[in-house]
Amino acid sequence: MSGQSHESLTNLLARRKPGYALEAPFYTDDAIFEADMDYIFSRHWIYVGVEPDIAEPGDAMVVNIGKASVIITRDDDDQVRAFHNVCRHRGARMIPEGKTMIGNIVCPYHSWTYGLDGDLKFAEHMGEDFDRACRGLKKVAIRSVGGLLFVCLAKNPPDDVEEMARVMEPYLAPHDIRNTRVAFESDLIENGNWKLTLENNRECYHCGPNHPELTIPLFAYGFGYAPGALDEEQLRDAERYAELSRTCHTRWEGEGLPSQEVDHLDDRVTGFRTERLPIDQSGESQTLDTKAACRIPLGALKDKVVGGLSFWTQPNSWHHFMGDHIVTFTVLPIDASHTLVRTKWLVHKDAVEGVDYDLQRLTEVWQATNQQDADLVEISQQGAEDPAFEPGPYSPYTEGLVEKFAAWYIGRMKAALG
Ligand code: 3BY
Ligand code: FES
Ligand code: FE
Repeated sequence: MSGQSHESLTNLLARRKPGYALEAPFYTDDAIFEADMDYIFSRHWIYVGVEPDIAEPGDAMVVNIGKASVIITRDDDDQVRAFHNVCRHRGARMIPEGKTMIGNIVCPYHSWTYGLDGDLKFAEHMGEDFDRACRGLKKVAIRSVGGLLFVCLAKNPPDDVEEMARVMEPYLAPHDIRNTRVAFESDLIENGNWKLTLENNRECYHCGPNHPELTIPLFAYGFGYAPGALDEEQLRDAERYAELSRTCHTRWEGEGLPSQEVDHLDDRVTGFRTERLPIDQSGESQTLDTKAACRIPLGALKDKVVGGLSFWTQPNSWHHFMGDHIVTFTVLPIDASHTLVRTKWLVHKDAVEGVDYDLQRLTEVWQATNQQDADLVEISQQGAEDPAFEPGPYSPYTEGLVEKFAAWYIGRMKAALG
């Protein structure tokens, strides 16, 4: 960024008022968007997809993170690797975004050919002195956390991803992501800044009025309301939810399913949070009737009522793991006012559509919820662009995690700017 923008960003970061939304330029300014891509998305562990996206040797997936493009491959030796999608000859982009099957990575421009391990295997007409060994694809750091794939574009990635993996793997293991497959995938472009997408994800204050499909007992009381503001019936519901949560946690932990809340959203470079939440009263899944959408349980899960294990990461993901399916979300910024939200629905790898599950039933809750959230992000962006915009206060009861996201973001930006 230019010297002047750098200075104004430093000032904006310094004067951020905790407990309040960010100032408008954080949502609208192109220079701050570029800084977000440099300091947040190029230096932290970014969630890009799941191991089942590249289940077999020869499978490859390309994910674009801003201007960077990353190829993720599975080699014959079953190794998952990641490379910059930039040819080492004259730099051509080699594979378009999406999933494919390849034997080698062949640049379409002059046919330089790389193995799935990134080594340059063929390059014609380059002369005697040409050293292929120096022209392998540039590696990108990749870490599978129980089957969830995180990449980091930095030369020295934050090493606390290991701690996140150590904590999260026992939570994720019972759902056995590696033995699932992607039943459906959707890309939704939201008309808003990526931080509005994340802020919106970190609260359920908006759920009651906006998400009829995401049955209210699912989350609402778990996200906390001001005690004084509840009428008697709501208070009884909130107490019932708290009691249900306690008994479920005891039962699940007894069954070997880690369930207790772990929250490192704002005190780690690689911020994350998890908790296993009850679904409705004795619900099985995030479906319209709260019954399992898929007949084949995941992993070794026998008990159908295992709630929904939620996992949130900074800066760009959230996930819900049920007994019968998994829904996983990737946030990829496009520009200051556009953000891609990529959602994947995973079922057991042997599950057959139309036999073991109905795609409509599997996806309808989050398809509807995603569109509702996209609409909310769009009106938030419109407000942030209005000259009258002034950051308002977060609710201390229902928007604590929004504050944690904002505090993490401000802290990471300050750290990057020194
Ligand atoms: O990948 C490269 O460009 C380096 C430079 C020298 C050796 N080689 C692995
Ligand atoms: Fe890739 Fe020439 S740019 S082979
Ligand atoms: Fe929502």
